[in-house]
Amino acid sequence: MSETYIDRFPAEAKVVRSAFYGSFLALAIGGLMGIIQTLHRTGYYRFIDSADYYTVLTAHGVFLVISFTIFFLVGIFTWAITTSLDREVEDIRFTWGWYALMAIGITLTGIAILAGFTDATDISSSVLFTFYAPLQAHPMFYLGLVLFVVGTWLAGADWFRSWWAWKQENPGERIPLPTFMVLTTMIMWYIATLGVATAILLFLLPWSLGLIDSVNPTLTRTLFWFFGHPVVYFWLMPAYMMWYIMLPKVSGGKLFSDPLARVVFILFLVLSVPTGIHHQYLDPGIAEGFKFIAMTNTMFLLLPSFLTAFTVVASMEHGARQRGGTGYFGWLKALPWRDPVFSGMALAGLMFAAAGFSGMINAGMNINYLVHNTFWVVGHFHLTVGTGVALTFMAVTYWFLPQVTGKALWSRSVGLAQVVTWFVGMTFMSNAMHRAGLLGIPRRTAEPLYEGFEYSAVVGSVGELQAQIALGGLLLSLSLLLFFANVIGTVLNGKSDSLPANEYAGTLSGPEDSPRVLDNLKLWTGIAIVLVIFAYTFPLLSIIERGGLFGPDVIEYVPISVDSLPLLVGAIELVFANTLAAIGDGGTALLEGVTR
Ligand code: HAS
Ligand code: CU
Repeated sequence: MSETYIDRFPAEAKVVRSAFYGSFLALAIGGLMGIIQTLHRTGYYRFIDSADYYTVLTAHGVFLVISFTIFFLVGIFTWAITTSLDREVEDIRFTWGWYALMAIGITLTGIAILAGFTDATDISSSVLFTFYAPLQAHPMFYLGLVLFVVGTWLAGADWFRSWWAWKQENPGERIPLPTFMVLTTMIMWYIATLGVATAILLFLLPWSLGLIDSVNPTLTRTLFWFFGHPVVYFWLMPAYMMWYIMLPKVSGGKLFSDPLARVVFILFLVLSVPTGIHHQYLDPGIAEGFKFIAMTNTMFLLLPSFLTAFTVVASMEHGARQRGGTGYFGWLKALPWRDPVFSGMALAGLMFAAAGFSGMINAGMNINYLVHNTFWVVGHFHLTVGTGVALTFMAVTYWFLPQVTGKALWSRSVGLAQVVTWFVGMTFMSNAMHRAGLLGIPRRTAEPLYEGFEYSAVVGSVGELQAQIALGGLLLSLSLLLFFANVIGTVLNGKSDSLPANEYAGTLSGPEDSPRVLDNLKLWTGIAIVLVIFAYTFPLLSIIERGGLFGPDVIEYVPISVDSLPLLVGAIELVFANTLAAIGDGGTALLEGVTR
């Protein structure tokens, strides 16, 4: 049967389509801000006031990492659930409900940011996507974010509801892989967003409304990063989902291992949250010992990405050999490089491998001192979210858009040119950003070159780095124009009846090759919660103890360290006791599963 998604799920296709359009609109606004700030920072073309730079940067960050990514992923998650369970959503009005909530929320936040450009109102929210106190936004900024996040919670509820209904009708069956990926990602997201919800509802929103006079900045920062690290996996896991279930198929083969893919998503669920403090290695108000725990967890968290690199490349190789590829590396030539869906994802993966290395450097507690708050970090996240995720999303759009509109892709060659320009542009921009960071050039400023201070490069010059960044930025903008041309061209196309069927990759090794305990979502959720409690209870308590729940306005900071060994021993005991209690029956099941 060659049925497209829109044939099988016409009502859901509309929601997915609307999610994409919301996402692309955000991409357009965010992208525009990107080129403005690149040219401004590098000094090539300046037409905004440097004082407005924070407004541009806030819009760039929020529109791209919050609205572009999350709207896109709720679209593909809806697709994944309906397709893999082969059932419609339980109630399409509910589905539109969460979509509307997300749309209203982000519109409010967007207005609160963009209003910063005009003096006509005193609304402004130039607080960057991290909205740290003491930077304060207009209440509408926080309120919008709350609605947006509640929208994503309801979206998750929608998907859990579908799975639950399916489970009643298919007792004892293994959860289909795409659904498994959506559910584990969403549990991770529910835990992660508790941090940001607490920060906003208890502290930042009341403070911005004038209900409380002050906040404890270390506390709100820590709550932000409780969410701020796992949010990066909220962007990444949908991209990984595509690498697992789409990339093998477009490579002409099958997914190497379904069980390994499940293990990867479980590891993300369990380890994503208790690592957030790796963004705060330089925060003086947090003890070294807690930072060390975050670092250790982060290093473990590399594992699912290494497993992914292995599984995905093995699947690509399998595909290439099916297509007649041979040799140790010769098979690479047999891959469908002319297909933008394939090459976009493969290039995104290749860049993401480099991103992983800069991430490992960030994650080292001592070496982080060298790169923190420099342009290096900006280079890092343009490779991760800006390429690993964004390029994957753009590449799969060339497959999804026909599926949800019933119209053929406007141009494959424009698509190919688009993904290649993105890759090349990002190579210039990110590489130069990393190098600039090593010279100490700071991030988050319109004026990165201080007067009377010379940055000296070991190789090349600062001017050369600036030129590469500007060139990269221009190529990225060109790439975006090509992308939008293709999206608009496709939407304006007539209906086509020769579209490929709505299918995802089969597997070489299926779920039956793995213990059933992998599907025990309660167990993994329990372990995830225990680890979070372990990683965060003591740091939060100590931050509150020192700075007050609502903080005095100004706190004098002195570096602190964990000087009481008994505290650490007590914490470890607590974790073991809790883990044992949480595992309970699950632990027995695990043993049985493994020794089966
Ligand atoms: Fe990060 C800062 C550590 C991953 C995003 N990160 C950031 C910020 C963002 C961000 C936005 O420890 C800045 C936030 C801010 O505004 O301050 N990051 C890591 C580590 C990882 C990591 C250890 N980051 C990500 C991902 C992101 C993201 C993913 C978004 C999607 N990051 C940090 C740290 C900081 C940080 C510190 C704070 C820095 C500071 O001082 O401020 C790891 O998850 C990375 C693991 C990845 C790998 C790569 C595996 C390779 C694969 C490729 C397979 C190849 C294929 C293609 C498929 C180990 C999977 C093959 C193709 C062929 C042709 C063969
Ligand atoms: Cu992080």
